[in-house]
Order: sequence, then structure tokens, then C-alpha cells
Amino acid sequence: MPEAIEYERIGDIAVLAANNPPVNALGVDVRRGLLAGIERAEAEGARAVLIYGKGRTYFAGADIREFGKPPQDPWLPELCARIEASPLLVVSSIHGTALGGGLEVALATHYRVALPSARVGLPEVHLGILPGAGGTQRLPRVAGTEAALDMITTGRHVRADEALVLGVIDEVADGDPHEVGLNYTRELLESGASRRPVSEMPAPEQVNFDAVYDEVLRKGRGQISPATAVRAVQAACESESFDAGMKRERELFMDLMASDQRKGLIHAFFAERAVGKLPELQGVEPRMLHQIGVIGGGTMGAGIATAALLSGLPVVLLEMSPEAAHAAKGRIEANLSGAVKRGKLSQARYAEIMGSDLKLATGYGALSNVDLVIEAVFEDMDIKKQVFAKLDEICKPGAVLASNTSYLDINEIAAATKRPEDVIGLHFFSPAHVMKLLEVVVADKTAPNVVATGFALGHRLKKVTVRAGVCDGFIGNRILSTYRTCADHMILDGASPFQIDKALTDFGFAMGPFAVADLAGLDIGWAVRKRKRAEGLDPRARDSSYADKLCEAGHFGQKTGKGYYVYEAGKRGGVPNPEVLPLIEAERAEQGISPREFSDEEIVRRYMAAMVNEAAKVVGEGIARRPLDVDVTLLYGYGFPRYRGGPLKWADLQGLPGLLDDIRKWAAEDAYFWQPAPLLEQLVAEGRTFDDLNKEAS
Ligand code: 3H9
Repeated sequence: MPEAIEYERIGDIAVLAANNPPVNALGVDVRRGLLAGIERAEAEGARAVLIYGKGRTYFAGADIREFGKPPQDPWLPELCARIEASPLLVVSSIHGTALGGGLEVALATHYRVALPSARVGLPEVHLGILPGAGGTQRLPRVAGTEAALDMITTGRHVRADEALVLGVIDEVADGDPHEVGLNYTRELLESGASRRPVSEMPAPEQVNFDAVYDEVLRKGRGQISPATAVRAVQAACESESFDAGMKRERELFMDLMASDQRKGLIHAFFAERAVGKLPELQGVEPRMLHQIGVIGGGTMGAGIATAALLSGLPVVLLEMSPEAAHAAKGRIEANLSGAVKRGKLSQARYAEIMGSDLKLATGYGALSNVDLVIEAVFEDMDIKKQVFAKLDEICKPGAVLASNTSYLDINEIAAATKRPEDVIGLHFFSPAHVMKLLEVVVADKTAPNVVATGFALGHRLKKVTVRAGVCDGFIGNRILSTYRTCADHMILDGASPFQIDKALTDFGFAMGPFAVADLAGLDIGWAVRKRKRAEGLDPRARDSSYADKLCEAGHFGQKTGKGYYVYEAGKRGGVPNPEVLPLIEAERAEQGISPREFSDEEIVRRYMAAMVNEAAKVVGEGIARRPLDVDVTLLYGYGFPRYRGGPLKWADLQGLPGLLDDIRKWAAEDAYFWQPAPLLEQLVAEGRTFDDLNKEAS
């Protein structure tokens, strides 16, 4: 096995090259290699040490896979102290990303040169921790307290030019990191530059830390690591010595390391990278995509077309009439103009897209040559079947035929064609050019290379892409429909939509379920309820009609200015709609229910138990391949708080036996709704967790 740190001697300079692909994470071998390299350079009488990374990057941080395991020497803070204390001149040459522990090593070296394309940052807060190898003590000394607070609490990646202005790096030079580093180190030696330990620099300036702490805590919406990091930076300013500041950093770091938020965030980090790696797709080549078609230019279709156009894929958009095509074009123009305003798209590229990449059509013939077509028409099985029968006639052999349906049976849609192996579900979330989630819904006969094409498209569109099986609502909407039903039951029994929304935003959701319903449009849930009633509800299921009454009165949520909340033009958010509670009270009276009090804690516990129980069914039935697929779906499509890791990670952290006990207890009130998931029962009986299933599947 190659050495994690390769040692090379070039004249007076000892060169330490990290060779730990893919990102030169600072695992134990790298740390030991750096320590040995410094010692050897000193023993051999070198005058300077140059540290750089082979491959795509300088060190991208501590090795996150080591977190939670017993520490192995040397620990990164001690290694940084040793590097800084070396009597030799120690220089870093940075390319790629110097992140977290990577930037901390760089700050422990005496000088830093970076390629123009390099990025630096301390993103630890996104993993639920804070920089724990001196980053909170050294960065404010070189960049000033305010800049350090900004970088550490946001975790943002800073470009080389900005890092130069901030003083985080000393020089920017283009070329190969080995050459650039050597040239710079030689210049430093020739100019007689002396060692420059950051720990010996004066303590950084004071700011109003309590005010910053409060502000960061508020913005964190329940996430604790950014605010805790403020206290560590405060220690850099207020401690009597650098070492005392380091001690405080270590204490705060260890507190966060032990937190559930750290576990949740690190689970999210690895889960979102694992979703796209399905054993069944290893070695399966996706079909080529040169041009795609989109049917329907409403909000969803226009969003999908926008996402494709932004990725460089030409689009043929089909609408029913020239007027509708014109309106669709307007929506896409507006989406793309937004991208231009945000600096994500150049004016020239905008003109090119509108001039040639986007084609509008009103006849199916225009789709005869596309490689993949996504249908985003009205959510009605008969209409979808007609569309797919038509596509079967028109599309070239090998074209992928995709439906963006959010609930309907892809097997039934596929059966409307003579090529079900080419049919798949590609479920985007609205607005499709913004939302990161894509569910790839695999039907019984879908060919593996069509599934691989769905994933390849997701990758190209920069989506987090999750595989789902066919059922009513797939992964996300099926689980949503259950926890939403749980919320509806709590309303019948005495809670209010406003209390439920508040309890869940306090838990960390971006929005509560009723505010979400207003945003999505109440007509969507209404249509689903009508369809389910028409299909025949189980007589044991509780039902309610107060929400239908809102819709019957023309209140569809934000788009009509009124739903559960009332929205005023120009104002963010809404205020509770006074018509809602009387409708609920009337419904309770009609059903003979005496309302009772719900604590916020009970609301969260029931809502989450309903979510976990349905999620366990989704995994148990194979609709989701692994628990982590559910977690990522809820994180990216449903505003689940990332610092809780996703519902099944949350369940593991709570303890599965307690959750199952609650579900069994509530089954005494409503045995139909609270049917424990067999998988949950099995895991509890075997003393295992959802994460054990993730590990077995990887
Ligand atoms: C820290 O430093 C703590 C210290 O302050 C204190 C310590 C005492 N460790 O994202 P990609 C893997 S905390 C282990 O797909 P990209 C990743 O899982 C750390 N593995 O590539 C994936 O593996 P696989 C602070 C890591 O080009 C592969 O590398 N640093 C680590 O899109 C490729 O990753 C951070 O938070 C790691 N640190 O993006 C940086 N990083 O192929 C976290 C990556 O098996 N990393 N892997 O799926 C990133 O932000 C991105 O990975 C990066 C590259 C921007 C570097």
C-alpha cells in the first residue's frame, strides 16, 4: 500500500505529499505520516517543509468516518501544535478544498500559498461540531474576529481571492500545487522569511459575542453547533493564553461530538452520498441523453424544463395549444431570469437557451426524436394512459418514457404502452428547478438501464436522487399522507392546526404540515381525498371533511390568499384563518368528539411515531431499499430538520422499543391507524436498529 504521506527531499526543502484518495482526509495514517515527515525533516537538517496534497485536493478535513470511534494518536490538535512548533519554516500549498481540519493544518503551517481555483473553509458546523484543531483560535488571529465568526458559523467555502484579502492565505499562484509550493517556499527561504506561528499572534479583537450568539442561535432554528462555535471564538479573544483558548475549544468540541445533532448530521452527510450507489446499478450503462421532451408547461413542467435547460440539455416542451405553450415559455423565461439575477446563468447563455435549446410544440410529432420524455400533465390515470399510448406510437425505439406522477401506479401507466421496460417514474418536487429531490420510481418491468438513466439524469440536474418502488405516493408522499392523517386525527381530538404547525417548527421542520398544505395548494390534498373515497375507504379509517369545506369555499391556500392561514400581499407568512376553528368545532360536534388538550410534546411524539411507523413499512415492503433512502427523501423533499438526520435516524436515537410501546398503546384507541410496522417489531425483537440495516446493505 502506498504511504499516506510521501516524503521527498528537494535541496533544503522536505516535501510532504498527502496521498489518501479521494479527498486526502486526515485519517490516522495521514496524521502519523505528517508527524513522521516533520520529525524526519528536522532530523535530516532540512530548512523548510512543504505540505501539499496529491490528486484532487489538499486535505478536505478530518476523516469523518473516525468520529465516534476511540481516538488514535496523534490527535489533530496535537499534530497542528507540533507542526506549528517546528523550528523549520513550514509552508502549505493549497489546491482543491482545504476544509475543516485541512484548513486547520494549513493555519498551523507558517505560510500558505493557494491556486486560484482553491477554496478554504471551516464547515464543521454542518456536521454538528466546531473546528476542533485550533480553527476557532487561529482563524480569528489571522482574519479578524468578524470574518472568522462569519466563516465558522456559516461553514461557507471561501474562494482563494477572498481568502487572500482576509489574510487566510498569503499568496495566490497558478500552476501545479507541487511546483507552486516549491517556488513559494524557495522565495521565502531566499528572502530570509522567519517562522510565523499564528498562536503567537495577539489575541483577536472583541465583539459583542452575546448579540452574535443570540443571532446565530435564532438563525440555526434549533441547530446548536453554530452558536456553540461562537463561544469558542469568544474564548480566542478572552482567554488568558492561546493554550487556555485551545482548552475551551476542546471542551466545546467534545460536548458537540457527544450530541445527537452530530450523529444526525454525519448520518445525513453519508446517507446523501449513499443514495445514488445501488448495487443493482453497478456496471449498468445509462442510455445516452442528447435531448429530452417535457409534456405540460405548468409550474411543474416548466420547472423540470428549466432544470434540464440549466444543465445544458435541450428541451422540447409540448403543450395543448399555442396559448398554453406561450404561457409555459413565460414561466421558463421567468425561472431562467431568476437564475441570471442570482448569478447562476450568464446573459449570453440565457439568450442561447431561449434562442435554440428550448423548443415549444403543440403536436406529439415534435417528440419523435427525443431520448427521454417526462410527462407532467394533470394527475388523472385516464389522461396519463392516453399520453403514454400516444408516446408509444411516436417516440423512437429506446426512448425513456417517464411520468412525473406523485401518487399514481407506474405499472398501470406502463401497461398502456407496448414497451413497459422503457417506462419509469421521475417524481420531481415543485419548484422542480429549485428542489433538490428526485424520486426514481421503478416499476415491475422497468429495464435496469432505464433506472440508471433516471439516476444519470438526476446527477446531471444536480438532484439528490432516490430509488423508490411503486405504491400509492412512493416513498415521500406515502409517508406524508400517513403523518398528515395523524395530524388530522389530533385536530379532531382537540389540537389546532396552528398549535401543530408551531410544535413541529419548534421541533425543527422548515414549516408545519398545514402551512405546507397552503403552499402546495389545498386542492391537491382534496383531489387525493376524493380519489381515495371514490376507491372506497376502509370502514375502520377515520375521516373528516372540514378541510374539504375550505376548498368548497374556494380557499386553496397561498394561491387564493386563504387556506389554513390568511395571506396578505407583500407580507411573509400568514396569520391563522379565523374560519378554520369553527369548521373544526362543527366537525367534532358532528362526530360526537369531546376535544382534549394536547401538549406540544405529545403532538411531536405522535406525528413522528406515525412517520417512523409508515417509513418502516415502506422499507419493509422494499419500496425504499434502505432506511437511509427514506431519511434522504424526507430531508430533501419535506423540510425534515437535517440535524435530526431523517426520521429513521431520529427513531434510532430515540430508541425503537419506546416508540413501539407508544404505537401499541395508541393502538388501543385506534387499532386501524396504529398498526405497528412488522419491520419495527422485528428490529425491536432482535435488539437492532435501522442503522444496522443501512450497514448491512452497504
Ligand atoms: C473536521 O475536520 C474536524 C476538525 O475540525 C477537528 C478534528 C479533531 N472524511 O463529497 P464527495 C468522502 S470535520 C471522510 O462525493 P465532492 C465522501 O464520503 C471535516 N470521507 O466529493 C465520498 O466517499 P464515497 C470537515 C470523506 O468532490 C468521497 O470522499 N470537512 C470526507 O463532491 C468523495 O466526496 C468537511 O466537512 C471526510 N472529511 O466534494 C468536508 N470528505 O466516494 C466534507 C469526503 O465513498 N467533504 N469524504 O461516497 C466535502 O464537503 C466534500 O466531500 C468535498 C468534495 C467538497 C471535499
